[in-house]
Amino acid sequence: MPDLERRLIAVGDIHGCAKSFDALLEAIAVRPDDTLVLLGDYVDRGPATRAVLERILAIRGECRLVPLIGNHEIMMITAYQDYSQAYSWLQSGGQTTIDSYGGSPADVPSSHLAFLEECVPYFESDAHFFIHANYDPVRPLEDQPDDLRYWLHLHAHRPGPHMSGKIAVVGHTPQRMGEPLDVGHLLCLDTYCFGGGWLTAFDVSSRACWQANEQGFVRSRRGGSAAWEARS
Ligand SMILES: [Mn+2]
Repeated sequence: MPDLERRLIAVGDIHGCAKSFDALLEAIAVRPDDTLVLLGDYVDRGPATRAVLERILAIRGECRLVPLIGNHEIMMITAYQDYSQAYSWLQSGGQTTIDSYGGSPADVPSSHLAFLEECVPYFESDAHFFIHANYDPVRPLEDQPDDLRYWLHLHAHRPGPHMSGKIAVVGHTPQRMGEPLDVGHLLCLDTYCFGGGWLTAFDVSSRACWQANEQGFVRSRRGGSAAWEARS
C-alpha cells in the first residue's frame, strides 16, 4: 500500500475514559499499517485510568503506536519518584487514578509506570507534528520549552505557524463544544471527553474524524465533510 493511503491517526486526551476509548478503537478498526499517535493525558480525571492503560498496552502490537507524554503523566511520574510531590497530582485528578487501581498507590503495576516513562515528548511526519499542549513557532521541535510543550493552554498563547511549515496537532486545551479546533496551521483534538464531551480521533492523511463519548455514542465524518454520521 503506498504511503499516501496509510492512515496517520491522532487521538486526543483520554483522561481515564476507557468506555469512550474502547468505542473509538472499535470505530477506527486499527490496522497493522496504521500509525496511531496518542496526544497524552491518558490518566486522571475520568473513572477508569487502569483500563485505559491496559488497553494502550494491549494495542501496542496491533499498529505502530506513538504515545506522547502529557502534563498528567508528568505529574504522576513525579509523584511516584518523590512522594512529597504527590499532593498536587492527587488534587489534579490523581486520586481517581489511584481509585481505579483499588485505592492504594502501591496497586499501580510497575508495567504501567514503566509505560508512562516510555512516552515521548513529540512526534513528526512529513506534513505534521504532534505535541501535547503548545509550542514556540520559532524554536525547533526538539528544543521546545517544557512549559509550552506540556502546560500552556491555547487561550493563553495561540501560536502562529511553526517554522517547519508543518501543521501542529495538539490536545490539552479542552474544546468544550466537542468540535476539534482547526485554524489551518493548528489542530486541537482535546474535545473534553471526561467533562461530558467527546473523545476524538483524526486521520491527518484523509481528514476523516471519529468521536466517542462516555454515554456510548459514536459518530464519524469523512474527510472534507461537515456532517457527522451516527454509528450504533
Ligand atoms: Mn494536558
